[in-house]
Amino acid sequence: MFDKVLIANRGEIAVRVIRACRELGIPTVAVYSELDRDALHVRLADEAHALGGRTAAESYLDTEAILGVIERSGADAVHPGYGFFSENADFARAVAERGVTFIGPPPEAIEIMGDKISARRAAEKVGVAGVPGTTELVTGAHDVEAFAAEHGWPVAVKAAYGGGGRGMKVVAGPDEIVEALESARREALAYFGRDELYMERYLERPRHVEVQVFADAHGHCVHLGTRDCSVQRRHQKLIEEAPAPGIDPAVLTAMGEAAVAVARGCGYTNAGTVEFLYEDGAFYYLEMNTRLQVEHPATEAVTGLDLVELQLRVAAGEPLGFTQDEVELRGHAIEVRINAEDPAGGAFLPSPGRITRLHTPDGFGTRFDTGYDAGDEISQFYDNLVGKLIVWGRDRDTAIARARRALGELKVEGVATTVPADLAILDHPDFRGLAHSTKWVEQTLDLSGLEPAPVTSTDDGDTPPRVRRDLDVEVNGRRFSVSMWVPESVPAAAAAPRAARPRRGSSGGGGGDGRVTVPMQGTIVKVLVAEGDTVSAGDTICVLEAMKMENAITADTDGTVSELRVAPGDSVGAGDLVAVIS
Ligand code: MV4
Repeated sequence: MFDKVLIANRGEIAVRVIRACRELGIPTVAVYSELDRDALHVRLADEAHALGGRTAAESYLDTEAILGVIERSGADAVHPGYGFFSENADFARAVAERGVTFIGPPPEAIEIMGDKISARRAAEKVGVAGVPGTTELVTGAHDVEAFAAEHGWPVAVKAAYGGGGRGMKVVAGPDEIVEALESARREALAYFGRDELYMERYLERPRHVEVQVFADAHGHCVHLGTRDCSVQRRHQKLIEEAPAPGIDPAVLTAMGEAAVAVARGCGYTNAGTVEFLYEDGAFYYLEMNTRLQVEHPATEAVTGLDLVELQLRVAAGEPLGFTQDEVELRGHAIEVRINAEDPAGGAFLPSPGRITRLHTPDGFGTRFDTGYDAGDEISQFYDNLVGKLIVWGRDRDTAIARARRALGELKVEGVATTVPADLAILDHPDFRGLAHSTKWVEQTLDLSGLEPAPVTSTDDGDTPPRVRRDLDVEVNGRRFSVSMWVPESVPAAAAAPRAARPRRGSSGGGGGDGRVTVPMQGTIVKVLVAEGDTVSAGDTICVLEAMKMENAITADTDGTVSELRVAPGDSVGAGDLVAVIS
């Protein structure tokens, strides 16, 4: 087994991996950005090292910084969690070149699956069918016309190097082709640096069903059942369940076998997820995610297997230790994601800030995974997942009742959360009766009755005075915890400075001050003006890709663009200035 594992991640998944390592007696190394100096994963790890920086690019995505910590800490394995470097073949190679184990699949498998066309070919090769589509790149509008003539409308145009729905556009008919291609290319370029596209027939009401697979380096590969992740909005999953309910067991078994065939076909090892769309009794291969997924605990609950422990063992060269026949699914599990977003009116607006109170649910069949404690800050710079509730029940109805009970016990104050939306879903007859699909939250679920979350104070004014104070100090980029006894009058905030950025945007209306800012963190995908241009209030200055949507950032007044601060591809934070109009 490993001597020391570095976790190249933050939040609940870093905590999840640290816990698994501790149970196996493996010392852990956390890494942290400036904003995460005092984060839970840092507090729980055996040692912690600074990466510097605030944005992901400056910290958790800084290859050199992470390689430097690997070297300094003497870690002999790296767990990437999900997101960040988890599906980055170059990072996996860079780690391996240093004689350190990347806890994940071989870089070659990451590469095959990262390119969606080669991923489709990999499945075709082993006889697993995807949605009818092309394995050739789209060269222009005529390709889309020809494809539709054969397969019918609508057509899905997808980024060849994309994923997660980014760079995917649905074309309902011939008039929409040009705009869809342009928008898909722009999104793909902004996100993935490449704009190649391919096509598929677009399924109108599919369910998203995925299969958890696991392979070791000794030729064993198994499937650990299915998960249904159809309850999502803008490709952001809200609720997942295992196994996928209401599907003929023979179909689920066939899906499992197809997933294993795909994994074997690309020389896979470690944990992976093969995604399918399911519609009218048939399933179609979509893509493979070459990482541990957010929703892995739903599978853990019904299989009784610790997937992170298995990842560590398999990466260390141990065989899986069980066969497909020995995998048994028991009961039903539901995972509810709790994000710091205000779902009022169905808007799901990000709600970063300090968590002033956090009481997590407990009890039989109830698990809560989080990367935060009360007093911690949900930063606008990272994923705003506050935590995940995972419940198990002997059947789906029992699990739903348990999830509702547990959500009732959960108390989060200081930030708005998706809990009201989660409850509305769990209570909805469509969800209970399995009448939902991947479109359901956006098209059918009515959240207009949800009131905006009350504004709660996020300052430390209500922190009770303490006499002993634990303080974390950084020495040569390494974090240490010290305890101090201080007069009651010393505010805790003195030891925990935090960034405060204005959360103010300008999108439309007139009579502004001409300082055009963005309302939220995102990527500039298009700039429509140049310095010196004359604009009117309401004109689009640039397009911001944020919350998986393109948002027009508009002039707040009439005038001339005297300063332009952004270019396509730039990352911006809430409140950042993009242009000045005078
Ligand atoms: C599709 C589709 C319908 N037809 N492809 C979105 C994310 C990416 N992984 C693939 N996605 C989809 N591809 C065809 N040919 C519908 C989706 C889709 C979706 C898929 C899984 C989970 C949620 C989804 C939400 C909207 C659209």
